[in-house]
Amino acid sequence: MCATCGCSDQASDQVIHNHHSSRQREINLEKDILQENNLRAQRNRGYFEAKNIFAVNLVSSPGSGKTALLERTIALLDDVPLYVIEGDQQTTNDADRIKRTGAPVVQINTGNGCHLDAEMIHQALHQLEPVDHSLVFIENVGNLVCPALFDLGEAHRVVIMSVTEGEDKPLKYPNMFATSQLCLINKTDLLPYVDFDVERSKNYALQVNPSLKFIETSATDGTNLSKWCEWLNHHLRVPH
Ligand SMILES: Nc1nc2c(ncn2[C@@H]2O[C@H](COP(=O)(O)OP(=O)(O)OP(=O)(O)O)[C@@H](O)[C@H]2O)c(=O)[nH]1
Ligand SMILES: [Mg+2]
Repeated sequence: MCATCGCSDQASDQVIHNHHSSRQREINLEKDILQENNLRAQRNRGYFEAKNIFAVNLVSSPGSGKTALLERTIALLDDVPLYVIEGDQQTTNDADRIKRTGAPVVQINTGNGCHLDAEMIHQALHQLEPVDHSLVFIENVGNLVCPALFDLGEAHRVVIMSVTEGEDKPLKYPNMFATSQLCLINKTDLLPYVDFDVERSKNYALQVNPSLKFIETSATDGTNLSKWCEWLNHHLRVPH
């Protein structure tokens, strides 16, 4: 959790401040940060629901293909008003890539932080001003740990696991898989070259979250991107 690992500016200040205090105070501080975040996330959720906006939080380890999937998805969903919020510690690289697709995008740099939080999303929404009945993609910071703890107010969390990462990620980082509704298994074009058993990875993920759904994708050759777009279109149509 960020208050102890020092990855959040706000949290690390507090931890330094409390350096000589008890573990109990650290735990209380973690609770406070999460409670405050949850309140803000609920406000974001109310905003999304009032405007019938479908917000999707994309989470994964670094480099699993979140931005590549977004680039392809934006091209395929050319009749849907959509917006992107990019989260990275540094650089505008991902926002620059999204900008080239023509989609409105805001880049958040988290500095020492390793996750997006609900207040950051609130600020980004002020800049984007998404229209009613639109789709808002949030690409979280590449990290399978801390982003799992921070509700952003999204309707759905989608975890991306690429076949170059090893099948055991759901067992090693269970919170992320437990709190997601859909898992994209990406880079399937590389399956002939890597030792990755798709069925075993799904079984591991189902041990953590029995209701998790899966789509096996390749952002490179386009495999199953139509299924992914169908999933998005379905959720755009039904109340979230
Ligand atoms: N072979 C293959 N490569 C892919 C696929 N998807 C993404 N890549 C490559 O994987 C690398 C990382 O892709 P990104 O889209 O930047 O990954 P990301 O998850 O957005 O990375 P961060 O934002 O840094 O966490 C790039 O070199 C992509 O071209 C895929 O389906 N197949
Ligand atoms: Mg990215």
